[in-house]
Amino acid sequence: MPRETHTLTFNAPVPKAYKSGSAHRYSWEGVALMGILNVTPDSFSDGGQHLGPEAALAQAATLIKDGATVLDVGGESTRPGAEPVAAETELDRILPVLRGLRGTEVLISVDTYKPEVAAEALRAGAHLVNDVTGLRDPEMVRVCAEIGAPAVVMHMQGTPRTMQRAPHYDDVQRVVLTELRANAERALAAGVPSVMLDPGIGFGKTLEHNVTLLRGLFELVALRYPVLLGASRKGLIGVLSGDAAGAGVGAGERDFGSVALHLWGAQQGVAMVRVHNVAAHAQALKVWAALEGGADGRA
Ligand code: HH2
Repeated sequence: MPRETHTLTFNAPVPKAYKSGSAHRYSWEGVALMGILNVTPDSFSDGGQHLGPEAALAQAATLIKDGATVLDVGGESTRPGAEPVAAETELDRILPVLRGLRGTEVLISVDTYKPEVAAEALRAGAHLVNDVTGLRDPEMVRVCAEIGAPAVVMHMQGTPRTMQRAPHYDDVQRVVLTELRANAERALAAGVPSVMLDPGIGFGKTLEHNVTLLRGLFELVALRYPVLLGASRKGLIGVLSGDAAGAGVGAGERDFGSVALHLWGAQQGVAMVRVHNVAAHAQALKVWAALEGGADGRA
């Protein structure tokens, strides 16, 4: 089976993009890797590890060396129960890192749902926006359209503070697909140059909701937008691997299960996976792609 080509469109030049009319297109084959760079004290897996710019830039260099195509820089944890932080705090954390990353040969996304943070981050060198609220705020749509930056439209029910209290859907697959498609169409109609869709694993979802969405990823892929999947080290990896309370296995010990889950997504056609351990995923995806594509693995 030939590997699928995926494309994101920007209205400004970005590393490794080609010009097509007034647009700049960034294309890749198969599954690309988005490396997670949380510049926060409290992220569920890597909180506090890369808080200062020096530590963050060292981690960025590792993620790039290991094969990341995109670095996702975030200054606020959105784990269940997390309290929001002020825009100024988020910017103080991420701006030095974004400035330090200028000139690198990878794409930089900013993981924020605040339009004012996105605008500043895009001006400081980020190329796209990763919005866990799925462009709920019309001002975020306006910022992305005006600057000409693509956006990740992720599905979340509620807000991080309360989303895991009692998630409820009549038909989770239908609701998530319908909302993502509507938000994508609204964004594109308003001038956002392109979008990726993300089912939002763990965001206002029970284990059963997550599993339903993971089993039906091919339907999200069939909407013909690039799909991003992010389950790296999340609680469901612990639960699915036999740790019923999801507490016995530390987040840092969930890379094996994360790789398995993301390969499951690859099999269904996702375009990108958002991961902490880029090296492990790069190796696994190369092996999978070699077998899947009939290549000899040396490509
Ligand atoms: N998950 C997290 C944060 N941002 N963005 C997208 N598009 N998809 C995701 O699944 C996603 C995301 C949560 O993970 P992490 O960044 O590791 O933790 P925290 O929110 O605690 O910083």
